[in-house]
Amino acid sequence: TSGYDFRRIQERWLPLWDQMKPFSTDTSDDTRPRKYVLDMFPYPSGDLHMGHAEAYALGDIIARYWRLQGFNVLHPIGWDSFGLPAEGAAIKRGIDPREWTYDNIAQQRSSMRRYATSFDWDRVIHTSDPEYYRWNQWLFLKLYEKGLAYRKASWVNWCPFDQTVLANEQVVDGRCERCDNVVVKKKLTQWYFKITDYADRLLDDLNQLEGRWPSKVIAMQRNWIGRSVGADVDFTIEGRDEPVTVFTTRPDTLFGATFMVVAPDSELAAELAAGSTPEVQVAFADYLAQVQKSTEIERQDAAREKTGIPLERYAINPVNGERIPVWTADYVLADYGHGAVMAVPAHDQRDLDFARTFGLPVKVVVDVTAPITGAIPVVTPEMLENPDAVRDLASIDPSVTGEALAGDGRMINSGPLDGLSKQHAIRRVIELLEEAGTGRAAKTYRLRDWLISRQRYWGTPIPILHTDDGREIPVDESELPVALPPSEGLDLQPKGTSPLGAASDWVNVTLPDGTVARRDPDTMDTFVDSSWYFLRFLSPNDEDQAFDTAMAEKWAPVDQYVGGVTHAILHLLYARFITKVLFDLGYVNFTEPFSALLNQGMVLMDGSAMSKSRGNLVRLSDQLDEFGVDAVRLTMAFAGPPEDDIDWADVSPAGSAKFLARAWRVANDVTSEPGVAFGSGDVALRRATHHLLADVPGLVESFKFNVLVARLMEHVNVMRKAIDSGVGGADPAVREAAEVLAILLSLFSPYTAEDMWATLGHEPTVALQTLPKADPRLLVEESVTAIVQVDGKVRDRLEVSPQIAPDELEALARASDAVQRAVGAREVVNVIVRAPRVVNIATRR
Ligand code: ANZ
Repeated sequence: TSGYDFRRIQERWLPLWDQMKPFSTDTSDDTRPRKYVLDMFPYPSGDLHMGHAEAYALGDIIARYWRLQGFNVLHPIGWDSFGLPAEGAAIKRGIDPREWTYDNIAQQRSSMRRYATSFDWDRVIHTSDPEYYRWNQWLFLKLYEKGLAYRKASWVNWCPFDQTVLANEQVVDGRCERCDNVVVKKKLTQWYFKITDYADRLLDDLNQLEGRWPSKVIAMQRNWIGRSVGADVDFTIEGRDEPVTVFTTRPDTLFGATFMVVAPDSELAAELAAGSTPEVQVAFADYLAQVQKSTEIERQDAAREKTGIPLERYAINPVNGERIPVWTADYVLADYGHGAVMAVPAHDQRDLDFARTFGLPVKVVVDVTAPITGAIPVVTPEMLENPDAVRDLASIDPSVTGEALAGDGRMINSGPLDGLSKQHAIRRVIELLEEAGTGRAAKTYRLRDWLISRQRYWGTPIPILHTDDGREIPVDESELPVALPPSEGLDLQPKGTSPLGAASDWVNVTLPDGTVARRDPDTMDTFVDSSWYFLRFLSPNDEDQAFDTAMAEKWAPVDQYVGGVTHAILHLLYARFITKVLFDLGYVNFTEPFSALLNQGMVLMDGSAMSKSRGNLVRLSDQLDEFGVDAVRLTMAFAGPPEDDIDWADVSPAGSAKFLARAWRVANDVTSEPGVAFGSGDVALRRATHHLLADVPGLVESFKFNVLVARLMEHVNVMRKAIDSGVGGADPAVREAAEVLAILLSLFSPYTAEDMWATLGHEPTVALQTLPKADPRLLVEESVTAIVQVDGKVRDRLEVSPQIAPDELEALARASDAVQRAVGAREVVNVIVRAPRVVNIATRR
């Protein structure tokens, strides 16, 4: 045989696998346990890069592992192929977005095959195919029927560069996630999905995922949903019929409210100003103009100097009838809570900063120096009268120190709440408010409804018709898909309205009853496409339904999801939301889409992210040409724990290639026949093989792929030594070791493993073998040394079985000549046995 040559091996096996289709899953096979292993599907932005190579190598290890364990594994792939980059490329080159998209898909697909990813190539989906997106439209209609899809005019995030609205999630630090331009606010009528109806469930169900999703991702989801618990309190406004409601997390401090603040960009502020003096109206207009120039980030910066103006309107505190002034200031946000706050400067830092800037009163209502002990505070009259309770308050007076007193303590200056702790005061004041009808327990969320309409061409058309008299008519399900018209003749240039509006033949529709209507020209956010795609893989060619409910019951949720942490919020939140909606509609019988999640790290170069502009881009195709697919894949697995970043400057694909050559050669050195009984083989080598087998499940199932690779390296060394030092290549134990090596190596380096398997005289494919079980008899150590002490001195050493029972060990120890000599005539008063290692005998002296 010639030496190890990865090119020859790749050329030998790839065409054969293509023919065999070893990874096409029979989803109706009920004879084996099932495993659904899913990689996040890629966006077809160009050829595969190093990041893809890492992610798909990791997902592949997991899928291949479960196959070796006898599972029926579903491991599909598709393309998330709608979206802006295709449109950008189309504009730049004057081509149809389809051309760019499907060319890139073809290229990625062929790279994935070469990369030996064990995908089921018979289940490929593209979200930009009408056969797929018609079901987005179906999903939209289902949400619409349920009142979960609706249109409203509101201030939205607008990217002036991409000329499109952005979901809150797509605004990062006030900038467009995609192009990094500063996002501005624009008032537009847009479509929303009512994800806020699901806020509690999205939050509470995270508990089920604890320990199975990275805790960081769970925390990010929790924070994004941002549930605050407190109360709504109604303040009467002089000269206004309706009260103004504020949300507070600290209703216990209600007696300390000394003014009210409303968001300047809220309708309420405009109305209150309009009802005030002409001077206030002018000042308000000026202030609002100033505020609208600042970004959301600036407004949320607590350290920023407080600005605001009094509206010369007054609110009445419902618990004590106190009259407090209403101000407007931009630290209060229009779209959180009710866009208005009761300001309690003594206990809230922002309110205090504001009060100190404008000379507003500060009233302490929580004595933070008073001790809170026990669950239920016992308030004695002495405590209330004790001047000591407020003794230290003067020195921590917030109006002097500038430090708000945020901590717990006992209520003071608060009428019926006096003496209570914070928690009890919160409960009590809510009771009082509810009795009086002036407030109630309430929750507020950071989460906003999901803005799903986009003013772009390359997406799923929204299946709604608009009539001249303003009615919305959902397209009948039987009319789906509402197919995208050809892009030819349309100006795709971003301009703030959808290019589809100009496709007059497409837009104008006459209904059977003669009604003239226009199609909604907007397309859906591509996160709609990816919110349910995992279900489509179960029946990818189904023409009658989005997915097969019976198949979903069997196969879903996804057992193991693998992908980047960049999707920790958006994609996962939306998929979780849509899954819950589908559950409520009776289409699925589970409420969480992804039972376990693995986030791979990034592939870096010299400590930073790879990019063309930095000039540190490592091209995957170059690496594959130089070192071969198997060496690159093995390097990805060996680099470290999968969650950690890989610095390509620190790893050695050349070293991986060398190891693979060594592994391949030991298989070539096996001279026994396939099928030989292993029982008569060299015991030491057999033990090593079975120890390895015993450790595999623990290592793979806890994603310690790097440790397993290290063990395989060690295993090859042990085999090499055995072959070269007397055991020889004809020993059955060497064949056993080599076969196990080939099977395990197929997780990481499928070509080399397949070639070894053939060399060992077997038919392809090694990927569908069953991983042998470790023989427990080969796992026991032969003997261990037990030491026997008499009165603290070692008197004998005994070679015993590691499984020896304590009483048996004690008997052996007592029978020892050396021990008997040491004990002599004395009485044994105590024997402590720690099998199999120690026996301690104590005598009476
Ligand atoms: C009175 C109070 C007293 C408050 C106190 C806090 C401490 P989280 O936890 O983020 O939900 N708030 C309410 N609506 C607001 C808005 N639209 N813009 C800015 N701030 C707003 O914060 C809830 C608290 O933030 C609420 O509780 C309110 O101030 C303020 F010692 O009410 B608090």
